[in-house]
Amino acid sequence: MKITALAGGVGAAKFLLGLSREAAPGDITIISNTGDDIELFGLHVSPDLDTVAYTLAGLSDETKGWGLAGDSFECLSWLSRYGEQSWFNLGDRDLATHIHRSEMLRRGCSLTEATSHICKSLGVQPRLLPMSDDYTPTLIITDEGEMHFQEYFVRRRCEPIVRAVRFANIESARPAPGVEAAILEADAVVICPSNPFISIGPILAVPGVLEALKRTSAAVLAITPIVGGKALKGPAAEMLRDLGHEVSARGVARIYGEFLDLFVLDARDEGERSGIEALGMQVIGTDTVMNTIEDKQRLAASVVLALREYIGAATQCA
Ligand code: FO1
Repeated sequence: MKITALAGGVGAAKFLLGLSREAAPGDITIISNTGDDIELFGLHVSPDLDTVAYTLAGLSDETKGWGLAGDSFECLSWLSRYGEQSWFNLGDRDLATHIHRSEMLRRGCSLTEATSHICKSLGVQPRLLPMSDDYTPTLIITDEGEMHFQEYFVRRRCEPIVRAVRFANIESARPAPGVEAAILEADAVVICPSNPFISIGPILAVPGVLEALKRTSAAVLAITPIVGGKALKGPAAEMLRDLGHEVSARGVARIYGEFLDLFVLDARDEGERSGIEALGMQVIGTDTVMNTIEDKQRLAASVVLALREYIGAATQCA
């Protein structure tokens, strides 16, 4: 089964680690959000690409969920002596990734090529693609004005009230090579348990991606990022509320409604099952909270089984 996953950062990376053990890594393509990308100290930082790559390579800092395990922050503390900003915690080893990526970009390589080289060097087996080679930073319009996503998320700790989200340069952006084909030629597309506005939203906004999701004959499945009305990590629940959506798994299912075949709901939210089924999708109830590697593999195994059954039933009917 060829699986293409749409992914944000930490939650997606946890699930993808489980998936890479429950499905053949060579059959998995991951399309990563790059709306979180930011230029710092002249370097191109791609947090979601790196979070997924480090996690799949077994190198990530498991406590924080991002960055490299055992990293130090000597360079950053020296930069702050010179009065440079230090709110975005770039580790010393992590900086090597950003220097290498930026150097490849400066030499004329694309973000896709830089990502492929980093993944090969780290031993990442699934294919990891940026959503686009174009720079389309996510901008958050808040009650305090417009700011880059990382300013809102890291510097301001998601405190400002979100009024809207926009993606700079998105109208002229093109999907990275292989992105549309990965959606159109997959047997299954999985929307990872990521924030629908700031992790999956930027991918859907790249011209051509939403159309590919609507056109594909793949089974399209999403995993809820909301459990018991709360996000396990990050501002998804507050953003659902502030942007006028229902703060629930059903609120997320509704956002993806036009292209979704299956929705994975946390077993704690069984009460929402019929409301989500009424949106026209099949619902799978299971434990979606991933703390241990066993949790990640168990959730991935449930997703793979549900997809196999769905695809099997669809083939029999055809
Ligand atoms: N997240 C934080 O909350 N604080 C940080 O200082 C921080 C630094 C950082 C550096 C490199 C990197 O790849 C990720 C980093 N993240 C940090 C995570 C990142 O901001 C978010 O996880 C994603 O952009 C959201 O998916």
